Amino acid sequence: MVAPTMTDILITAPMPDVERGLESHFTLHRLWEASDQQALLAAIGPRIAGLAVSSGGGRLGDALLAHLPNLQIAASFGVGYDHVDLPAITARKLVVTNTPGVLTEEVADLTLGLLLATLRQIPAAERFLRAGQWETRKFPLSPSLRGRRVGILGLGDIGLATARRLEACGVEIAYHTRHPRDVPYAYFDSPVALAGAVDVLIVLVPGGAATHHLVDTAVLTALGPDGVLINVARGAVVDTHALIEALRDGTILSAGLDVFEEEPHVPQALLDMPHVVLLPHIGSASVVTRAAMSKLVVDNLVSWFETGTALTPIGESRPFL
Ligand code: NAP
Ligand code: 8YV
Repeated sequence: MVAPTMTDILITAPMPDVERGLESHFTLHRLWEASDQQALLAAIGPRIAGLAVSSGGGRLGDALLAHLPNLQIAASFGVGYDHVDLPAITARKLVVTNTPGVLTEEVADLTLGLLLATLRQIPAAERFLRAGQWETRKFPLSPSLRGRRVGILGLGDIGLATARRLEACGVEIAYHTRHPRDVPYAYFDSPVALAGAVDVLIVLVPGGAATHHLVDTAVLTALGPDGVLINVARGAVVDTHALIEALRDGTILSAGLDVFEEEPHVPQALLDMPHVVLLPHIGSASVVTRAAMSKLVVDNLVSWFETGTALTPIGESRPFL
């Protein structure tokens, strides 16, 4: 086992808490600071044993991994790992870790907040007040959560934490996953069937090829003209073009989006719709939760190089432990 302080770790994007945590254990190389990144990779690539990446950063695939022949582990900041090229990491028998659990409640809070903000038009109401319009007229009445049936597409950690919050709101809950769960909510065996049975659809499945455009015209049509779509998962789970059409022609009522297909670019058509609530991917973005995620990235790397065990390896990399 190499002594921890001698181990070289490459970090691909600025993550101040992660950098502070890693500095006392490892020799740290910051890829984004290099004026010539290819030259840096050529010089230090063979020494790199560990990698810290972000789910909001670039793709973790052959282009980077080809420079790192002695890499053992990649620790990713974030629970979603659709940025990881799984065939590339399995071919190299790499361990990849993510940050599950520590952000679950925070993201569920944001999901409920985004749902209420969308239905009750909270951002538009605030814009109305700040513009001085309350001096002359009342803000129009909004749609409501009352009496709605809420469908959760992806009832994993965050979906379940969101469902628990919705129980307190006194609404009916239904869900779709590939495998039914032992929960007291109605199960539907496809996204279309779920959308047809509810009038709010909350998307909380992972991103990636299996869920690309899972929410398409058929799902939005099934959701119906009183329907509201909330996406806190990944932008590409929803067909953006189909969503814009559905919002424009009244196929659905409204949408609340924390994620987009081409982040940080948001289509002008969505920006032009005042009844749609748009957030800059802030699901986990509180001081306390981002600190907990950073600590888990650091703890995974420290644990791996001290004990040969990672704390939270993604399923696909478990066979290599
Ligand atoms: P999780 O515990 O792994 O849950 C994922 C759920 O999706 C499971 O219930 C899974 O059930 C279901 N699912 C997976 N593939 C599916 C498919 N093809 N069709 C239908 N259901 C499918 O993950 P989590 O911690 O709840 O996080 C969910 C996702 O939220 C993350 O992957 C990430 O992309 C996103 N996220 C966003 C933010 C943000 O800031 N906006 C923050 C954190 C996470 P089955 O396996 O039975 O299908
Ligand atoms: C991350 C997320 O903070 O965990 C995830 O999957 O989407 C967020 O919590 C973000 O991806 C990091 O930039």
